[in-house]
Amino acid sequence: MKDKQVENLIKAEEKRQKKVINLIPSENYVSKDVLIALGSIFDNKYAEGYPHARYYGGQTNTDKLEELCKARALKLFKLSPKEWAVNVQPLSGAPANLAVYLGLVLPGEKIMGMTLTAGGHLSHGQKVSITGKVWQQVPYGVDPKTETLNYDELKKLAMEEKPALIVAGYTAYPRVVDFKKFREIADACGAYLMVDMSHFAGLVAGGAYPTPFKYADVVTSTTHKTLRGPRGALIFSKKDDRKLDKKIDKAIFPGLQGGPHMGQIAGIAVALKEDTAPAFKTYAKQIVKNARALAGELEKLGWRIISGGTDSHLILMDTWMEGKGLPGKDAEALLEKNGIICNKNTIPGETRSPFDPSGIRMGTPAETTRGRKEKDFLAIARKIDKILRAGKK
Ligand code: DSN
Repeated sequence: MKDKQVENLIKAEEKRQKKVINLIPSENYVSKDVLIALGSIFDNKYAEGYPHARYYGGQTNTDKLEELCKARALKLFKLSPKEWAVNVQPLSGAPANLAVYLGLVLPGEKIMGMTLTAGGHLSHGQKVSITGKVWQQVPYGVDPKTETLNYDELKKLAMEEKPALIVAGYTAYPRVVDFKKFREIADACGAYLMVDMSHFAGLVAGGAYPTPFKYADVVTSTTHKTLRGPRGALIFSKKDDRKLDKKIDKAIFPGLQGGPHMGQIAGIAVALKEDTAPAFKTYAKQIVKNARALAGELEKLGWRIISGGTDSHLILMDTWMEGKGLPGKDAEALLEKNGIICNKNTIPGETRSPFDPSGIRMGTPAETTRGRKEKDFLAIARKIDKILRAGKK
């Protein structure tokens, strides 16, 4: 590169990424092919609109590329193009969720979403997000005892509040979600059911987590987490008389976005093909085995694992333990000093501030990409325990 300043930063970041143990559950390492496609000359092209209905000329290849990406997205999740549509243009996860609300819910109507402290995402209607300013969040959490979803309570809340849309699928919830129960609740109160599978999409694709497609009206997902693609997002919508797909397409463009990032779409297409390979199934299953090994060992070593374990790629750990341990912020910093990257995180029933919460969130997708297995994660757990114990003093 001619620009040495940026080149040096890229090299430094490459070195950092290689050196650390990365336990951030929403990160991953993409293939060289994904990077090549992402950085390709497709990035030079303006393609406002959709295939065969654009606002600029010169779309021979962009149209083919976007159609290929859509076909691969549907194939990966075994969806028939007759029953499901997919939009591959969202720039990332939060805009994808915003587009769904914009397309399907009137301003001021209610969106039922999980609170941030219990494991929800900002874009599920939190006050500080535009999604909580334009729409009214009906917040829900987890059962204080089990730290898992209580479907009876959810149903009660939904029947009282009558939200227009219910969001299931979270950012820091380690357990499986019963999508069938959510469908029943949505039907009972007359709401759309949207599943945000950003965190566990790769596990669904690999058969290591229940599929939401049997029950949801709309499914959103980022592409850069367990799907192991470049940053971006997908919105799947059920095709029927309600014309959800048309409304969502309109919300993305011209509602929210201008030209799609075609280089990004090229990278997503490459990743989606990689994800259909048999090896990806093995990868997805290994992610969960590794997370269980990590959680089990940390619990054995005396740390409190939220909900008592995990069914997915992530674990939430109470490091504060009512003052017997250390705050999440200190835990994150101490681990980073020792080459382990994770993020501080609120825990259900949080008593501290989100800037210095009671726990940390850890996940296994990135290190599983690097070939780590259960025994490696047992060793990582022991290392974490040693670092945090020393930090308590
Ligand atoms: N930042 C993502 C995560 O880490 O879960 C959500 O936006």
